[in-house]
Amino acid sequence: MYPTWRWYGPNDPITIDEVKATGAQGAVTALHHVKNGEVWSRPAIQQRKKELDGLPWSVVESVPVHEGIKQNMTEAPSLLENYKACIRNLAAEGINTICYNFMPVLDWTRTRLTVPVTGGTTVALYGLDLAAFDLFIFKREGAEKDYPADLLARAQEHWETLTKADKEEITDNMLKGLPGAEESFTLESFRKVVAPYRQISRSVFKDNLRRFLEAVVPVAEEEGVNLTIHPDDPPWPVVGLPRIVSTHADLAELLGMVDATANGLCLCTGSLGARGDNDLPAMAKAFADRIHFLHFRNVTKGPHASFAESGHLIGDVDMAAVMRPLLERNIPYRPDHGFTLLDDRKRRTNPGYSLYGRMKGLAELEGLRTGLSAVS
Ligand code: CS2
Ligand code: MN
Repeated sequence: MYPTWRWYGPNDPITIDEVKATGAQGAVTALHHVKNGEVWSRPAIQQRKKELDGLPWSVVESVPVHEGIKQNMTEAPSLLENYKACIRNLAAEGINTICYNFMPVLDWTRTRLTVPVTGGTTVALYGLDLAAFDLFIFKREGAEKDYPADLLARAQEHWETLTKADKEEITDNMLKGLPGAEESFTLESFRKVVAPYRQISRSVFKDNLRRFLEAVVPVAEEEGVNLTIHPDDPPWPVVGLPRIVSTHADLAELLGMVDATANGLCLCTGSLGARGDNDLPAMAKAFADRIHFLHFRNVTKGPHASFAESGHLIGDVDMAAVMRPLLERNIPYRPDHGFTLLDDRKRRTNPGYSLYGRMKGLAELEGLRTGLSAVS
């Protein structure tokens, strides 16, 4: 495995020269300016390659999957054709690892972005914040049925302690879209996009994923491209939206939907690691030959479905045990998020996508990888 770095393109506050200085051997980037659902043209892909200034483009993260496909709307067939065309164009430009996710409406979700840690800040998801948002801000119909009684009672108490600024912070973090998310919402527009999911059960949503895989995996195979699905973050339902890429069983099932190497995984240790019943080293072992991309990140879990992102090697995930079965694979990994650390606080940074914080993570991970390789 080798280290890579996510770069958001020319608008990223981190320059490509800085990326190169981190020691990353490849870039993870995407054409965020192309509208979701449209074909990425070869000239647009070539332009990004130029912007990388000699750094290889290791992974596309992500070619987003349009809601029309996720909800299997009438325009799904033409959206699938566009997705296939993206795969073909990327392959023609020599890029052969594509990451995507199948989370409904929201990408990764946090309620707080500036939780203090030594030397900086980190991001966190607090279950009570999330329940309070759902029940008292979003006011989703029937939401109270989705929470256990003790959490409901605590969410009510928690709500009463929140200041106006807290409520605004949580709402913004939920709706405005964290780095990498393709969309942002107002409360009104969020209600509209979430509504159709009342009709989409877990099993219907799985059928939609299967349909997507059956359409695109054969094209990826033909083109020598590996698709890698990013797990749900957090790996449980948020505001009643179904989540189907959250557990060992979910991953096994989706790999079986189309049993081909090209139907692969992005193992995100932080996303999956937020769930107490996920054994990350066991997943790395079980799915080793279908993992084509790695996100290394760590979390410290708290009560009531809460977690905070922690140092890459400090937290609930045993990173050495995750790395071990994958050491021999020639696949890209990236430090997935990092603290906002030291001078990061003086720069414009995207939450989770700092320079120094992520560079510290990358250095630690490279140290661990080198050490493990030496003794294995
Ligand atoms: C997130 C996601 O893992 C992450 O940090 O940034 O945006 C991730 O890139 C997507 O869910 C993958 O499709
Ligand atoms: Mn990730």
